[in-house]
This record gives sequence, C-alpha cells and structure tokens, in this order.
Amino acid sequence: MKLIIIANRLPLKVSKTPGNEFEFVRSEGGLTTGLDSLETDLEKHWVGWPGAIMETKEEEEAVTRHLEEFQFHPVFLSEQQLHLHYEGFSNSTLWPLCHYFNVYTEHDSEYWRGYVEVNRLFCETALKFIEPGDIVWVQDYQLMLLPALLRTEGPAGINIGYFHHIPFPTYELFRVLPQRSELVSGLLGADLIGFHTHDYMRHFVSACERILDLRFTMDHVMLNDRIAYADVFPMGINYTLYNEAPALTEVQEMTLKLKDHYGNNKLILSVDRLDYSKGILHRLKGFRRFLELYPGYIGRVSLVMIIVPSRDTVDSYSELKTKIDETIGAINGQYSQLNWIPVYYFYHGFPFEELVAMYHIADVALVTPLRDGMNLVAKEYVAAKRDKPGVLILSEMAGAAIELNDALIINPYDVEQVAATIHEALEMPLEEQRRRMGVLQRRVAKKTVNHWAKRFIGQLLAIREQNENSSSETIDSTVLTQIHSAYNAAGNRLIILDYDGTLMGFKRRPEDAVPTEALLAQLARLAADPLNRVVISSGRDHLTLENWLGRLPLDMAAEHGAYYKSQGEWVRNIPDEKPWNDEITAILQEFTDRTPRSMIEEKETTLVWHYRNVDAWLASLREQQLVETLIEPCSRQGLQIMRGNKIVEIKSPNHTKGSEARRLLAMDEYDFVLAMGDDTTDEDMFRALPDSAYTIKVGRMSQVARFNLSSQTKVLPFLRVLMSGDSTAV
Ligand code: GDG
Repeated sequence: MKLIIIANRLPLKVSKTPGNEFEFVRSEGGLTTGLDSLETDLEKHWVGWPGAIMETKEEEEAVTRHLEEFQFHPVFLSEQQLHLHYEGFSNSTLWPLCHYFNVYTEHDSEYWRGYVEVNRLFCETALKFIEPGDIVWVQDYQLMLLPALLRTEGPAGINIGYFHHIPFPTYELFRVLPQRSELVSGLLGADLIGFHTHDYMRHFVSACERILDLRFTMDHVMLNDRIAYADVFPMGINYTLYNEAPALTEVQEMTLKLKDHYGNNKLILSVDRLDYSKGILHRLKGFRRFLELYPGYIGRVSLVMIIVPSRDTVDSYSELKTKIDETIGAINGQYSQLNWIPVYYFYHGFPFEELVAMYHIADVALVTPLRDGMNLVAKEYVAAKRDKPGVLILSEMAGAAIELNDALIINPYDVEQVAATIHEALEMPLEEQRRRMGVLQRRVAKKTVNHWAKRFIGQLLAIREQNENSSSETIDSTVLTQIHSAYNAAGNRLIILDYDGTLMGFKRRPEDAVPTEALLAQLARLAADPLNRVVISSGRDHLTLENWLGRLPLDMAAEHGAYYKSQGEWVRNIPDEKPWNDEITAILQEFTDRTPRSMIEEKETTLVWHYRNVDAWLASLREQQLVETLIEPCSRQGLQIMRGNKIVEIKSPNHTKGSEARRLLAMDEYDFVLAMGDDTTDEDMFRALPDSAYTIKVGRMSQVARFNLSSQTKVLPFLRVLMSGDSTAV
C-alpha cells in the first residue's frame, strides 16, 4: 500500500543552469514538511508539475529519471497548458471566486478546456503507478476534477482524499460558475473531502445539495456505490522548526543585525504573497489612520511589509502592485523623518533564517487578509516568538481566526478598528501579551502540520475499514450469479418488492407512476412460478395498488401493512378511526401553505407531507422544522414520525414495512428470502429479515442492506437475471 500525494507542484523545483544543466532545489513548503514528518509505514510518492517547461522529450526523460529516485513523478505541461490551467481557470476563475472577489472572476471557456486537460494529464501520470489498495491524497483547487477522474479511471480498491486549502465560498457565489456541477462532482469522487473550517465545509455541503440534488446526513452523503465524507482539518505548521529556529546561531546573528538596524523603535510586521485577497491596501489605510489618530507614535513605530512577488503577469496583480507602491510612497512621503520611516517595504522573498528573525523581533504581527483559507504566517509568528512577548492582530476572515481566538481579532475592512487595534496592541501590558501568546503557542504546538496530515490519513483509513466491514456489496456479475444459484436451489421463496423508486422510477406526481407493460410482464413471470410468494410492499394506498397490479397473482401490502392482500383478498389490518387528529392535520396544512410546491397526501393510516418539488434548502429547513413541531403532539398521541425519501410521514407505530415482513415470515418456512427497496422505510424491512436474506438497497448506499443496486433502472434487468441466470442482462 502506497501513499500518493498529488499536488499542483512537486516539493522540488527544477531549473536550467546557463550551461543547460538541470538544477533541483527542494522547496520546504508547509505541506512538504508536514508529510515528510508523517510517521507512517506507507511508501510516499508525489505527483506534480516540476516547475519548469521542458523543451524536448529527452529533457523530460532525464528529469523523470532523476525525480523518480525520490519517488517524485512529474507531470509535464506546455506553456499553453500552464497559461490556461494555472493562470487561467485556477487563478483567474477559481481563486478570485473562492476568495469572494467576484469582480476579478474571469469566465473563459478556453480556461476551462485547459483545466480539464491538465486534470486529465495528472490522472494519466498518477494511474501509471497507482495500484489497488493505495491511498491517494489530492491537494487543492487546481485539481478539483481529479478525484472523480481517478475514481472512474483508476483501479478499484483505492482510497481517495482531497483537501481544499482555500475558502469554499457560499453557494450564492459558487453557483455563478458554469462548471459548478462538474466541479462538485469532481470532488465527490473522493471518499473524504477536507476543509480548514466548518464554514467552508457547510458551503460545500450546501453546494452539493443544491447543484446535484443530494442530501447529506451531517458529514456524509450516500452516493450510488459508496459514501463520501466531508470534514474539517485545520492545517498547522511545523512548530518545532519555527520555535527552535531563533536559537540557531545564524538566526541569532540576524536578529542582532536587525535590532541594530531598527533601534528601539517598535516594529509591526506583515508577510504576504502579492494578492488582492491579502488586504494589503486596507492594512496600509489602517496604519495611516493609526498615525493620524495617535501622532505620539510617529517616529517610534514602523510597519515592516514583506511582499513576495507572485502572479504579477496577471493584470489585476500588476495593478495592485502599482497601487501598493503608490500608497506606501504617499505614507512615507507624508510622515518620514530624517532618522525614521513609517513603512519599510520589501518586494521580494526572504531566506528562512531572516524571516524567522523578523518574526522573533516583531512587537506586533499584522495579519489582515480580506479572505484566507487558513493563513500560516499567523501561526509561524506565534511559534517563532518563543518566550518573547508580542501581539498577533488577526483578521476574522482568515481560517486561522477560528483557532487563534486569543489574538486581537479584527474586521480587515474596518479601517478605524484596525487603527485602534494597532494602538491596543502597542499599549498592551507585557503580562497580558505573555498570557495570550502562551495560550496561542500551546494551541499551535499541539495542532501541527504533522497532526493535520496524520488525522486526515487516519480518517481516510477508517473510512476504508468501515467500507470493507459494513457497507453493502455492489451487485456485479459474480454476486448476481451467487444470488441466481441460491434462487435456483430454493424450494420455497419469499420475494418482497417495494414499488416507488424500486419497481418504478419517481414521477413528479405520484399518480403518474403507473406500471409499464414491461414491469407487469416481469411481475407476472415471477409470480407464475409456484415456488415463489411475491409481495409488493408499499406505502401507497390499497386502492391504487389494486387498480394497478390487482390482475396479477401477487400478494400486496399497502400503507406499510395496514392493508394486505393474501390469496386474492384484501384484509384491513387497522382500527376504524384515523390515528391522528385535527391538530396534526392543521400543522401539516400550515407547513404546506408556507412551503411552495409541497403537498399533503392523506391515506387511511398515514399522513404524508411531500416535498420532492421544493427548493433544496427550504425543503431541508422545513423538514427539520416540521419534525420538531410534530414531536410533542405525535408523542402525546402515540404516533410515529418517519423521514422518507423527500417525504415526512405520520402514522401509527403498529405498521411498518418491518412489521409486514415479520407477518410474512411467520406465514411459512422459506429457504430463499429476497427484499428490494430504495427508501429508509424499506430499511425496517431489511432489519426484520434474517441475516441470510438477500436484502438489496436500490440507489444510494445503505448501512443496513447486504447488497446495493446502483440504480432503479437496473431492477427489472436484475429480476430477469434472477430467473434466467444470464448476467449479461444487467
Ligand atoms: C494556501 C492558502 C492556507 C511567505 N513569505 C516568505 C515565506 N513565506 C511563507 C510563509 C508561509 C507561506 O509562505 C504562506 O502561507 P499561507 O498560509 O499564508 O498561504 P499560501 O501558501 O498562499 O496558501 C492559505 C495555505 O494554503 C495552507 O493550507 O493557509 O490560506 O491560501 O509558510 O512562511 N517564506 C520565506 N520567505 C518569505 O519571504 N522563506
């Protein structure tokens, strides 16, 4: 079993020297160090772009040979592919949208074409060495289609995880993407989809529900052949690395040099990649306002701004750069003194040792992104302070704010608040600084990047174990042959079939689900065998069932067994009075009035509230509200509330598909029992049957049924094969 990490970039950069030799420099990003320190028996592999465009096949081969020694597998991309996939759909469509910069979001079908193409290339490279049993962990928004591609094109028996490092936006923004459906379907190819915060996870769940009409149960969703989970894994840093670095000789020397340079002035530090999401201009406005409001600090405090160049070929970035240059120029022009400048501005990256030294000496870290998936700089500052006091000012829009709530939390758009908070930080008593920093350090030290990776992989393995142990087995030709042999060998068979969603697909109006000729013919064939007792067990009323299927020699159970038909006679299995009163009817009526496109169906034993045509979000809200409102009156009247497939049912607890199954079992001795159903009410039937029964859930997976048939359209072919044995028919 291998662990295969697939990320846009390999943890190593290839570049060409002037002498046309290749140079390989390992880049120590958070992810690389986290996964390197992961204690696991798994053999680790990486797939990603190596960071340079190759000119010839020979170059590609040479680089591949070199990288494969480290189990790095390069995906080679052309300039055009990089442009369309990376700069295009990833960074000019998804990045701005996920960071709530709708105005910068570009919609270009060429970008999308490139995105699909590159995701496919990643898939092809990975599939060259992925084997059954491997764990695959896909990283980030550049590869959102990859989980589903690997699922459909890769071998069976692999586990796929995906982690989204940036925010997942609210559905109201995400819905604008023409490719929204492909993107969420792409992610749902994974067994586990991870986010930094619950808000991002909630947005993702809502997008799946609304775009794909799926229904999550808390953190998971039943798909046709498996269950996909979403969960929250806040990423951490390598705490020891940042915490111990200030004690290194070269960092200490650097610290002394910096102190010498900045003198006794207070230092406020900010470190970002050049990006509009980082709130650099808002931060500068906040600092300028601080100088206006608290002139006593002029000459005594400076802002050190480290901006790492990025994406400056993209127009919006080069415009941002110009504005930052101008704003800093204006502040420095207005406030500088002969021996003091308000803003030190560095437009380049710093070596690790210098960065850590800056963290260590800075009195305040000003981390004010307008949106940020997590923000690791905030955590690195906390770690590098060691026992020194210091104050972290952190934007509430960064994922890190959820964990680091002992920082001074600000709204980065509120310039007045930023100014006042800088003042508060500079005035904070040392004791209070140490107390807060202590709390932050304990948290960051505990939730490291290693902890993050370990938890994610651990959860993925737990899902694998759960799938192996408890989920239903998909019906393939081997399973079919098994069931057919058991059917053939049996002398007395009980076959219980649900109607809606099993024998017939759902219709917009329930009365339209009239049986087709093909269904009637198949049921007739099944019932004609004298060794078979065939029972249609449905929630529908008995008159409809009789009208549709009464001509066939079938047994039937209507309204979950409140009526049953045995040997051609309908038996009423209930008292005369309806089990509910007007109070319940009035509640349902009120909900129907308040919920467009919902409706009530009143049967003799069951009151049903249907919401299959209601907007997904409203349906989920109303369903919960209705169930909550019904709990008290229903328990007073001894009634049962059942959540079904886009319905809520109120009924007497005396009749369920389970009680009906038990009644049928008690009638005879069977040596073959088969039950098929698509709904949660059918699960009562599955539970009531003996372990040896062939219980088959149609559609989404079930934890209760032994087998799963992925779609309603496969039910008739299945019944055909059951009788004939020719498994090519499904
Ligand atoms: C994404 C999400 C999420 C920066 N300047 C220098 C330098 N850095 C290093 C920092 C830090 C990293 O870059 C930046 O980390 P962030 O967390 O801010 O963000 P991203 O890498 O853009 O990416 C983000 C993250 O993924 C993890 O899930 O937190 O929200 O956007 O490690 O130290 N390093 C050096 N010199 C510099 O000048 N050596």
